[in-house]
Amino acid sequence: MKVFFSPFSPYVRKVMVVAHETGQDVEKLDSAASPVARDTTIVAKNPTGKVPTALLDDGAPLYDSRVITRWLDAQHQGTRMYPEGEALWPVLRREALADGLLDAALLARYETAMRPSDLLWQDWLDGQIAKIESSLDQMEAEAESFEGIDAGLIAIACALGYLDFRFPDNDWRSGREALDTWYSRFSERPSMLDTRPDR
Ligand code: 99T
Repeated sequence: MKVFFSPFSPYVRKVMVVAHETGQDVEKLDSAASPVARDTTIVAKNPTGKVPTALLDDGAPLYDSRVITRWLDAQHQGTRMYPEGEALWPVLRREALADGLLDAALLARYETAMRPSDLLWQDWLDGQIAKIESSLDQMEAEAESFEGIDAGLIAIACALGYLDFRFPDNDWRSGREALDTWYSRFSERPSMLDTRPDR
C-alpha cells in the first residue's frame, strides 16, 4: 500500500502505527495537503484532498484514516486492532472520541495558524478548545480501563501526541493522572516512537 504522507498528521500517524503493529509496509508518497492550497495529486484520488489517502496495489484509492486502518487490519493474522463481536463497539467509540478531539484540534490549528489574524473568530476557537477539553475529560474517566492495544487506543495516543506537538501550551496532563500514566507507557511502543511528529 502507498499513502500520501505527512509526518505531522495525526490521522496519517494512526495508519502508520497500525501498519507497524501489524507488521506491514507502507510506502510514503510526498504530499502537501492544505484546505487553502489544495494538492491536486491527492484530489485526483480523493476529492476531499486530505491525508491520509491510500492507494492499493491496483491503484484504487482508500480513505479516510479509519477506513485505511480497518483495511490494514483485515490483511494480517496477528492480534486484531478491531476485535470481533461485542468488543468492537467500545473500540470504535474510542476511535470516534479521539478523532472528534482531533477534528476540533485541527480546526483550532487552522484558525490560528492559517486564517488571517484579523479574521480570527474567538468564540468559535473557544468552542473547539472546549471540545478538546471535554474529550480529554472523557479519556481520563476511562483511562484506568485502557489495556493492551487496539485501534481506539492507537487513535487516543495519536490525539494526545498531536496536542503535545501542536498545542504545547495545552497542559492536558494537569488533573488527568490516569491518562498521563497510560500515555507515558503507550508512547514508548516502537510503533509510537517510530512515528513521532518531531523526529
Ligand atoms: O483539510 C484539508 O484540506 C487538508 N487537511 C488534511 O489533510 C488533514 C491533515 S492533518 N487531514 C485530515 O483532516 C484527515 C481527516 C479525515 N477524517 C481522516 O483521515 O480521518 C494536518 C495536521 C497538522 O499539520 O497540524
